[in-house]
Amino acid sequence: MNRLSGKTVLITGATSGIGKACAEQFAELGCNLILTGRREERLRSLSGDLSEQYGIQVVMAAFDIRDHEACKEFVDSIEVPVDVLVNNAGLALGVDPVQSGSIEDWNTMIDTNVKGLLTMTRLISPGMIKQNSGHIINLGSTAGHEAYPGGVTYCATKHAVKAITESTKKDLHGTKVRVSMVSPGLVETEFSNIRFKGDDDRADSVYKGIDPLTAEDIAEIIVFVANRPAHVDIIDTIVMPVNQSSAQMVYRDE
Ligand code: NDP
Ligand code: 8X3
Repeated sequence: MNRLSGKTVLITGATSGIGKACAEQFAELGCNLILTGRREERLRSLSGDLSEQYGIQVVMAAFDIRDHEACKEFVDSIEVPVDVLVNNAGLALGVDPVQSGSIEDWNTMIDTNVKGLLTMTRLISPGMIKQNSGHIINLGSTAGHEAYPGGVTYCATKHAVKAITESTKKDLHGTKVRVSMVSPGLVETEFSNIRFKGDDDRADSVYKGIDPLTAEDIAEIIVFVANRPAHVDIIDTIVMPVNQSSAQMVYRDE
């Protein structure tokens, strides 16, 4: 059953990976979209393709989610109620241990994954409370459930997303606004290319021989979570490829 047709879905980080796959799948169900990310040309191309293919309304806005003023200006410009907010924009940088990690990389991850997500929730949630409906879906990670070596700050940001999801659920207690999190393991997107700063061979090696999750796999779950009846709130889903059993237990087929 499609309960989402005609709803407005705002997706952060829609230029690539999970966010882009979400845009495509929500569009297929007849949702109108608000798409964000920094890479304007990608947003323009995706918006044009989806509005043409599905006859939906697509609004796009290119800005850096770390910039609070830009976020505010963008949200102030939205003219329709947002039904679903997918807080997806995020990244990991590096795998250095705590004793030699880059403070600059740490700040980028914290400012994007934690403060950016908080900013968007702060700005969008009052409208949802006012309309007494809506759904906030945060991209967590298995790294928000289990910390691993070389992930000190990325894991901290995703543990923060778990805490933010739990607090948001409780802050909105008594309203009809739903709050959820989806927590994937290894998904092959541009995530590792960004993490390894353009070392694509190293990025490819992360997924070698494991039949990793795809962005489409995770988008299907996000759409499933959003498409439950209005009284059903899925709080978290932990999803791994079958070849992964923990951050470091990854079985590679020959
Ligand atoms: P991608 O690198 O493919 O996509 C990341 C998206 O985030 C891009 O659209 C990017 O857009 C956006 N983004 C990053 N930084 C900013 C910023 N400062 N301002 C605005 N947008 C930004 O990675 P994924 O699709 O894999 O990642 C999406 C989410 O899923 C992240 O939160 C990630 O932590 C999470 N996740 C990923 C997993 C994986 O294994 N891939 C597993 C678990 C969770 P642009 O560069 O155009 O700004
Ligand atoms: C991304 C999954 O294991 O690369 O959140 O940290 S992992």
